[in-house]
Amino acid sequence: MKEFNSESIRNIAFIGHGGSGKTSFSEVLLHTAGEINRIGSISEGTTTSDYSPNEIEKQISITLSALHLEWNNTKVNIIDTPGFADFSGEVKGALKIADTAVLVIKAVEGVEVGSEITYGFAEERDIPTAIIINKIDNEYSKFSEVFESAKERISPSAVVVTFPAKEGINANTIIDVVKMKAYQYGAAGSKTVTEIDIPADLLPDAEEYRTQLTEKVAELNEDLMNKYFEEGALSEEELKNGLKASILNKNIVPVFAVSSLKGIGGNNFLDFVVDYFPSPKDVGAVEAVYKDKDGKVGVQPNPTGEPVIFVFKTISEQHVGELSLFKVYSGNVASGLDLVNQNNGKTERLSQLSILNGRNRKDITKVYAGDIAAVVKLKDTHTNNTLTSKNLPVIIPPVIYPGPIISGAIIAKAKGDEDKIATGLHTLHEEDLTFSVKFDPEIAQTIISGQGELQLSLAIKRLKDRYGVEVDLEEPKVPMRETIKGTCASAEYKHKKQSGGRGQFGHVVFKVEPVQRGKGFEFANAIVGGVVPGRFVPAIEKGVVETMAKGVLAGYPVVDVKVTLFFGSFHPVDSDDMSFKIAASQGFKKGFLDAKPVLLEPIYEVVITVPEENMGDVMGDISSRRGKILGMDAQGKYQVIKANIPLAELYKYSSTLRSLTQGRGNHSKKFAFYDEVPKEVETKIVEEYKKLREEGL
Ligand SMILES: Nc1nc2c(ncn2[C@@H]2O[C@H](COP(=O)(O)OP(=O)(O)OP(=O)(O)O)[C@@H](O)[C@H]2O)c(=O)[nH]1
Ligand SMILES: [Mg+2]
Repeated sequence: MKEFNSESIRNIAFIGHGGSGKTSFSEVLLHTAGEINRIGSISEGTTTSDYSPNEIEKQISITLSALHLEWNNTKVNIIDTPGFADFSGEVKGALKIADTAVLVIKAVEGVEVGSEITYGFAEERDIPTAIIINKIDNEYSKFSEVFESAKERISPSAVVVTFPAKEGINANTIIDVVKMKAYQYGAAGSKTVTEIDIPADLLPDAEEYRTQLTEKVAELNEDLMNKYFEEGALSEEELKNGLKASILNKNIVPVFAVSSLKGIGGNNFLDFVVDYFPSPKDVGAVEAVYKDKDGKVGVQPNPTGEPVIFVFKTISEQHVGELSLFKVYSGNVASGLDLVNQNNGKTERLSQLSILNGRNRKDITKVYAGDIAAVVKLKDTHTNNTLTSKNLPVIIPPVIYPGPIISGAIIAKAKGDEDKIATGLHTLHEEDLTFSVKFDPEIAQTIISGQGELQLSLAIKRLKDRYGVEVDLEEPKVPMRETIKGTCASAEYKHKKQSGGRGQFGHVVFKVEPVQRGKGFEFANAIVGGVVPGRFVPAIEKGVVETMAKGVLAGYPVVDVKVTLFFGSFHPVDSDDMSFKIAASQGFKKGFLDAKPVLLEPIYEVVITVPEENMGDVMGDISSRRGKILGMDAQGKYQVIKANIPLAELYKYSSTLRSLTQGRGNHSKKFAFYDEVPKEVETKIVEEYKKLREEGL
């Protein structure tokens, strides 16, 4: 492939609701530009972008794919992203390095939840956007209605660039209102496109759309606006320059009619991308921060500047190892170059550079500012890291990935697989930063967390396919606590054993009482007259502490109690530390059980954002989870509900919320406090614990 400078590069990301046709249209574009000879299909699992076994099996995109093609001497990099909500981290990663976000919506269903959510991500990034209305070949396609609703729900700046001459199964022609011509597409895969005059009956529509476009362009500045009002038109040149500038400053969101199935619209879209979408040069400097000092710096896409690259994705493939996908923000990089990873200070040598089209990899020697490429086997570089030359130690601000909303405990099916599981989970995290792993020592379980059930179940599947280890995903144990509400004035235990030789003897009497919630543990020695010699007291305290850690009621740590040792006795020969420890343990258990013991469970403060119309259902569901509403706040069309909900009732809550709100609701949670478990729940837990103990588990 040729070398491209930052003017002749376009970086676009396809985003949108699941199944809108992002991958299919990417495939059409690759074919249109001659990168592939045959248009692959989703149902046969033959697309360039969805090549991983899971993507083929599920027929959805799971990870972002970097694709590229050449059109009119311009390199167009396409990042195809998944629409399924579990993989929104991929969308965020793609949008970080894209210069234009292209939202794909369906000509039948129109704007969907995923359209709004992913477009919201693009707006957060504040980058130029465009809209593709795909599937105009569908018999229920309704382009103009969908366009109007996109104007209302996505952006009032949406203007039509191409629209279908005819929709439905016979669709084959689109009208381009910038070129003011019609384009007849041959059968899918034929690559024949014929330019014709706009049919007379469609001319009024074409003119109307062109007027809307011209009016929007005229808004660019006062001169254009005056000219347009005085003359009723803009020159061809003014329109073209104004259109490009309006897209760059986000005043125009161009809309295209497309059928990926029939291969309609690819040429017109690519022509437009090259002519009007911003290049990295048009975008200009990107803000970075200095590594060692305060202040910001603009990194210019200057091909001869100091090299600055940013890793936006890590892919791990068997036999290849880790592949880092990066964008060059400044300078140029060639294989063999040494750069410093500014996030950890390590020096990395860029060995083999390549550009990707799905699983196909083309080796290249040099990449210039603005472009996207991949490098294999960096030692200690991760997604979100910035690598630069020594002379320019800067860091490009990382992508802020969404925090976890679902967690599960990993249970190995076979003993001895722990290392493989740990390696596998670590790799999965490297590939997808929204997937995280941690060992929770309190419940002694490995917990994986992420964005949804599908993401977690695919992680389990990859562990099996790739590392050959089988695990189950279970509800994580809830880290409960035990405490008391009453006081036991006197709990006595005498440990005495006489079995030939030296015996054992320890005798303690405790007062066991509650202390304020959160205070922890207090131990007091109130022995008078040396009835228990001071040298045994540490062992006694230890006996209590160890028993507290193991729990009395149901195996959970005991908290917030005060134990006072006030009486006991000893034997001059038989007493030792061990005897007193045993006596203390048993004495404490007796006192604890006698002092109105209760189980405490963690309560989380949950903040839930839901559309108004789902309020009733969501509130009902909160009370069925033993939740208490703390307050509500309107936020546009949404309501923000704050509630305290026991952790034990929150497993897979994100899935419930998704189904209650058709995917519109979201939530975040954080630990708030411990509270008493209701008696009926406690009885169940205590019974289960007893059963397990009896079974010797
Ligand atoms: N009729 C028709 N079907 C299409 C068209 N484009 C895509 N499809 C079908 O729609 C389904 C989804 O297409 P994809 O390309 O996987 O959509 P996507 O947006 O990449 O989906 P995710 O990656 O899962 O978000 C597939 O069955 C395609 O064959 C089209 O233009 N017309
Ligand atoms: Mg896809």
